[in-house]
Amino acid sequence: MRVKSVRLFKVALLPRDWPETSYPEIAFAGRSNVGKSSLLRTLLGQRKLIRVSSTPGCTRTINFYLVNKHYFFTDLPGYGFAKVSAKLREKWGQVIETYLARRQTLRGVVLLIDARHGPTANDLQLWEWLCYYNHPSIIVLTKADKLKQSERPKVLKISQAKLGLPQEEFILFSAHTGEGKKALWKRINMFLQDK
Ligand SMILES: Nc1nc2c(ncn2[C@@H]2O[C@H](COP(=O)(O)OP(=O)(O)OP(=O)(O)O)[C@@H](O)[C@H]2O)c(=O)[nH]1
Ligand SMILES: [Mg+2]
Repeated sequence: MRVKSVRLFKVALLPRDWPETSYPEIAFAGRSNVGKSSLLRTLLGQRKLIRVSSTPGCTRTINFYLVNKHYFFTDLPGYGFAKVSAKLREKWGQVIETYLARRQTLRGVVLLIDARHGPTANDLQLWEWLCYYNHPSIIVLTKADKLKQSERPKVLKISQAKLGLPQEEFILFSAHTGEGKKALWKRINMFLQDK
């Protein structure tokens, strides 16, 4: 898809505030600081619109970006961030699960995992939800620029073992170098075309 326009359409947390439109939607999920907002910036070419921070817990809401006036790309709040209260963490978890359970227009979910650490317990929990709710998913290993060449096959192998998916299913991605951007677009386009 050629990105012609991007607009922050809505910032919301609770289901009653989510936009009630029929636009096909792709969600971006992963733990705090994994690089969700950075990936969206790279994908959509929007440096100014999308906030990124080195401090975890930057995105605390569901941000609905309207792309080409026809698709929603949603930046979900990050999980597993130790510095927010246990109550807030639980609420985010509930919001994410409710979103996955109820969002009718959801066409696919991009699950981001930090390539340096591989899948954490929280990532595996989210992965279980994605499987349970039967959402088509793409697994992206972020911050690939921080890996040494020799570490790349290792992280692919560990991720494959933990998620039970073939290695071809994983996309190594870097918001800094643009690695993986083309492969990710290709997969997203497939979700948006599938009816
Ligand atoms: N080296 C490197 N750093 C990255 C990459 N992507 C993101 N970062 C850095 O990681 C930090 C977190 O990035 P964000 O995009 O804000 O992460 P997030 O997942 O949106 O975080 P929350 O909103 O807190 O959930 C920032 O300091 C980014 O510059 C990448 O591909 N390579
Ligand atoms: Mg963010």
